[in-house]
Amino acid sequence: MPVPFDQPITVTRPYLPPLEKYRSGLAEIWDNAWVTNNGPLVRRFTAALRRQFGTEHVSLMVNGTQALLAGLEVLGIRGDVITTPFTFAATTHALLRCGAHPVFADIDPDTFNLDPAAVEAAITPATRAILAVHVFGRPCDHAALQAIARRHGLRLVYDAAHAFGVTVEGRPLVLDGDMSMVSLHATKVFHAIEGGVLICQDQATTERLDAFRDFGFSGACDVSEIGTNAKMNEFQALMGLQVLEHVDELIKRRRLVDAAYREHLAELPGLTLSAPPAPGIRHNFAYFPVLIDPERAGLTRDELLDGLRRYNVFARAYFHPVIPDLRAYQHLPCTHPLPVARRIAAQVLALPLHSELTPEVATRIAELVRALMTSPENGKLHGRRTGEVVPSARG
Ligand code: T4K
Repeated sequence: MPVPFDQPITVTRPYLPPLEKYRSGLAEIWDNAWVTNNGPLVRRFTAALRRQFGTEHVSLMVNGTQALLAGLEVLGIRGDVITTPFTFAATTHALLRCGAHPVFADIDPDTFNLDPAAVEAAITPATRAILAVHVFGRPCDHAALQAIARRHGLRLVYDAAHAFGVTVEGRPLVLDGDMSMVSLHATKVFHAIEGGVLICQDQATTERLDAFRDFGFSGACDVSEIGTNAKMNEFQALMGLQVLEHVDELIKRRRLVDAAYREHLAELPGLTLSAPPAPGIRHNFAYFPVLIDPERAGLTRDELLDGLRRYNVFARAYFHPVIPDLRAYQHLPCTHPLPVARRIAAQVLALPLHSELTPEVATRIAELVRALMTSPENGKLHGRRTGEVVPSARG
């Protein structure tokens, strides 16, 4: 029978640069006595991200949620917006906060992203935009979504929170659409403690975003629109600059963990692995989602989640439930059936995947999953009794 891990294995864990290095970077902030409001490190970080994404049209914000909200506001998005029910709450919150009305369309069973056919079927005269998510860093069917957007005169915005480092035929995924938002939260492949990046298509919009995050100031005294305070600070930018130096190596490490899981979880009845990246796609290995079919597996996703916890492994049911089933959304009419999204949300489990995890640990986790699935009693009889603290800020 497997042995519980000594230390909690969490779904993710941020890479932190050597403490001495961050400390020496802090000296520059102290010397400058400049800690926020578009300081020198934020400007340097912006320039580095412009090189990273191969575009000048980059605006940095304090976090991904504020960035998405700012982006939607600046694009003037109101009215009905077709979006995915299979995402983190922040995607849909941004729509409601800017006065738009989310219309949920179903997702593709393989990529878990918006199904273009379902999007097209949901369009009405009130539709103004599509807000799609490259969930788990896997690209949406951009060609199909773009064709639909053009045909119907809609804006196309991507929540690319998970998509840092993903390229399609060598081109950064975040260049697609009218605008993309990348989250730089500590739980992401690449982070700046907190942070958000907006990538748009023209200089005028970039300047509006830069003003919008700074209360709408354009020039010293004039406020040209009702902006907000969504400015990144120097401590975040310092972290971002230092993590950026290592990000390619971090993605390589993630790839090895992904490969270990794939090798050791293959052909397990009732467990479906996500498809490996299609040719031409450079993946970032942000998450390792699997599906647990209770009929074939003999246990539910929640039973497996609980069994893993008893061995000190804290996988997560990202993203369950679907957004319209969250208490805050239950008042909204859900006009389209969402059978695929509901099935995926009921079966999905994100196994631990981060750059600090070794392939050996992933192999042990995979063996534990196998043991729990082939003999679910293992999860009930052995391991620790939970009630232990779940390592999440949300408890
Ligand atoms: N759109 C999408 C599609 C998103 O997924 C997100 C955020 C957003 C928009 C909004 O972007 P931001 O405004 O956040 O930039 C986490 C993250 O807080 C959130 O950023 C992320 N998506 C979401 C998928 O995951 P929780 O509630 O699951 O986080 P939490 O605190 O439970 O942390 C998860 C695990 O990470 C913990 O078990 C332990 C580990 N951890 C976490 C933190 C914060 C650490 O080891 N160290 C840490 O400092 O939401």
